Amino acid sequence: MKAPTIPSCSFPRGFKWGVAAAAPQIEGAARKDGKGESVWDHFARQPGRITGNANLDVACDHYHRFASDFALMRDLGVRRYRLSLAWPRILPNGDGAVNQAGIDFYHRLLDAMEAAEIEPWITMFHWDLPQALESRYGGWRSRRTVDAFARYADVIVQAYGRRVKHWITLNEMSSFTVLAHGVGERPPGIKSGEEVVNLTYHHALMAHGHGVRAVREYGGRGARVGLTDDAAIPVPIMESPPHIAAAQKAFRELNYRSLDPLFHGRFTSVYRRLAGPNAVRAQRGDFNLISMPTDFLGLNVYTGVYVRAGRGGRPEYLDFPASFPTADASWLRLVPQAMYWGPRLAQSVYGADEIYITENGAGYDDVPNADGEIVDLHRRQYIRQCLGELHRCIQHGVPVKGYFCWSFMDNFEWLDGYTKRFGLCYTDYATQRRIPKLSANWYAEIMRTNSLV
Ligand code: PNW
Repeated sequence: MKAPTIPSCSFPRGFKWGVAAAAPQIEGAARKDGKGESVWDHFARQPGRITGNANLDVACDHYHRFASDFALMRDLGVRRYRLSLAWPRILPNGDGAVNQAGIDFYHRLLDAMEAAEIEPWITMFHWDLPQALESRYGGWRSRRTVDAFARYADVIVQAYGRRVKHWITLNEMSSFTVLAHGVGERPPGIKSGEEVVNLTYHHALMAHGHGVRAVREYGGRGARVGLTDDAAIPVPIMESPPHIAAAQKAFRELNYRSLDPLFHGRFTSVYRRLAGPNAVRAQRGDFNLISMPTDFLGLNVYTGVYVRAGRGGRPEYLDFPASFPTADASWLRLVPQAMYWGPRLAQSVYGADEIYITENGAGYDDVPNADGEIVDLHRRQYIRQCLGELHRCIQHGVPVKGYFCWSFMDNFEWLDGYTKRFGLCYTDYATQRRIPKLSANWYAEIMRTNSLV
């Protein structure tokens, strides 16, 4: 019998596939070789903050196991890896003395990646602020933290700029601004008002600007830099003009603290309307920094919120019914269409002209079966639906150039500790064995064929 032919669903030639992770979630070695304490190290030591009172001390022990981790990546055909550097390893006190052992560690790690022919995409900051900056200055509430970040960015781009060509300044500002200082659920865990939240956003945006500046100054030829944002993504209830128009308005309203100042280089009328009396009083020069031209926008896409055109065309946000499909990570409503609307709105509303999906995935409480296999059909299903929407998005002319799956392996999932696994590979924390799940082998085939298999 002839083998069946299936029409292929190919991605554009040269589409960049990869996997992602972050230093605090995988490295462990929290006190090793002169590393300083991070705000997450500190926070996790407060009882009751994190599920199971888990901490980041050991995590996946990637600090000692990176060579075998890269060998496994290579076996799976991974060609690009988005990782982050731990600021407290490089500058244990946030500013002040550079820790040479920290610099050397990432050189060894980059050597191993090079040997495995895996290209590094480095996030400068994935939430692990040196605790010293929190204690001394009030962390992101203070401009002194912006200055400290500027120095940190200079140090790392000078150290690694010859070998690293892809830089991401910050990961998801909302986590260390609104969720940390407004909701108060993440370190430093203080509930403050809108004025403080807006200020922390402003400082984060300025730090981003310094990251861009550092790459321009010290990154060398071919260096590229962008921000990774976790834009809230409105999905129009119907793909028809009035609802799409409502989604466009919603996109600005939902992201008025982040993308709006970033792309407009000022506080727009949308910002002023929504921030009201709590708007930041910016200083001269702040916006030159914030709106430094970047090379791309990174979007982390996990979920979305449905909107429709309400009265006067204003966006009306819809509540999810209680039984709406959700991953085991309960915030993760399964809304694959977000993968279409996120990039499309970033392009149509803000003119983003080169977009990477820097994270996408799903958190489940995976359990190996009797044969030791992890048959994660739910994760495979969701990622496949998302990639179908991404394919459609690219077909419609949106400039998405690459996709990084979160995450390479199960890791420290912040408030959820070691529950809610997002890995393509299962981490057995007792033995530190990594076991590729069904989804890992499936995703390997996607990367290999550059098409939706
Ligand atoms: C991201 N949401 O966080 C982070 O960048 C990762 O470090 C994290 O492990 C991963 O996604 C899974 O949580 C997010 O509510 C957390 O939309 C929450 C949301 C989005 C991203």
